[in-house]
Amino acid sequence: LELDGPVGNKKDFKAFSRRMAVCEWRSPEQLKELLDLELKDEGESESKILQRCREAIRYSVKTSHPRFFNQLFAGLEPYSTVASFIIESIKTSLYTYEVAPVFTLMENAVLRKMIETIGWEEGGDGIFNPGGSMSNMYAMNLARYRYCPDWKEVGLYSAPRLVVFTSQEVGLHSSPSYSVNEGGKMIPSALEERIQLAKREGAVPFMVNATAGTTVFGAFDPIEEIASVCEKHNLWLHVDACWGGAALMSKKHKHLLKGIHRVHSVSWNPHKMLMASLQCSAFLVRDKTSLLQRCHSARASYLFQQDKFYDVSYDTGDKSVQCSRKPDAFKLWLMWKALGSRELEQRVDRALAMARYLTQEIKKRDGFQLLMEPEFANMCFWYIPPSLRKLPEGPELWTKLHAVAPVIKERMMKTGSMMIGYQTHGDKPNFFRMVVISPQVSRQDLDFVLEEIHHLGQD
Ligand code: ABU
Repeated sequence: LELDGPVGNKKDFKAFSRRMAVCEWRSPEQLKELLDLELKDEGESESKILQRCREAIRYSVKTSHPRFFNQLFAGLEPYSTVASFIIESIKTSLYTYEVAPVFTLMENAVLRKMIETIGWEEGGDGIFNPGGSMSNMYAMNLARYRYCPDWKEVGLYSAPRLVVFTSQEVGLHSSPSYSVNEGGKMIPSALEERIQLAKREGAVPFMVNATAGTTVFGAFDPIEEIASVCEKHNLWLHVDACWGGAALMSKKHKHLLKGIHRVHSVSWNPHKMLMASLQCSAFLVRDKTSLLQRCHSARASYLFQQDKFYDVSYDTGDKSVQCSRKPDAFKLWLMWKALGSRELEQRVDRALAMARYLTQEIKKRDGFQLLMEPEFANMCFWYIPPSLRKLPEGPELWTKLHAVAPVIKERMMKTGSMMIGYQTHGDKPNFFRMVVISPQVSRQDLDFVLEEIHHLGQD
């Protein structure tokens, strides 16, 4: 890795130089040829293995490059990276205190701090796990267990039609989705109607899943109003704040999650905007009656002996659906210790200030058009090449525009100059979704992006 040394704050540094490509693109066929993937009976020399390591780095996408904007994660957090190396070297599993004493206590400390940050004054519980989808599954398990604890033992064969409500932004066919407005935020009155309809049809609503920071638009559902609907119908309210949870660190932006102290559970991934190393993903629950443990406990007798010589409440593994579990909390604990809440707050504020800057630039420049005013760090926009600018709004423009982002994406990948995602949404033609996270990103980088899109988008 090429380190450029400190920039600005001594705790920030550029993980990858702008002189490097974000990726050295190769097709799967080319890469198979280059990497010599076949595993053989005889091992290789150390120099050959070193070469293999260099190649693995060389052809991987440099997600820590200041011009990587493709995902809801980016950048390299040095303290968290050190923690990752330590975790791999210590090689333990976070299920019993006896095998992971330090990391058990650190996980408890980090969970307590996150619970405090959410505003659950009475405390709560939680667990780190391998990703936001897993956290959301935990929430569904708990909500169902709360509705009927017997199902864990007797199974679901006699269960009524259970209904989880989630927004159209995440809607699955098996769970009724409620309407969202143009900005991708759910409409509480539409949720109320859907709950009443489900009840009239004899179904049993038991949970609502709201989102704080949707994947595409970065939209925040109105938690306070949704909480009132859920309290009225006694529904479990889960908030997927995997992406937007970081705003809780900021006095300026935490209003986006107003009402979060009223919800039952939260998913929050510090590996996203807080830049902890992948993976660092927490599921947090307001309950203090060991619901998490009662719901998932399998009481493995080879791990969770009740007659141990120490306090077995420190054996946290029986809360988990996993057996082996990495001590991911250490990746957040170490960086939080090094940076303090204050610097984490500044990072969130900076990322959102950068997003505002990019928004203003997009508005100023010919050929760029925002889909909507961003609420968070997701900028969704079209680039309209000069040849299409005179076309009137209508099917011909939309069809031609639909082809533009994929072509520009191919060109940026092949030059390696930057990485930005694109997609459709509903009936909207392909647009760019650009995500700004890392403090290593400068205004010049954002100007570069718009100039480069313009350059790559020439017919
Ligand atoms: N968990 C959704 C993340 C997807 C993305 O990085 O764009």
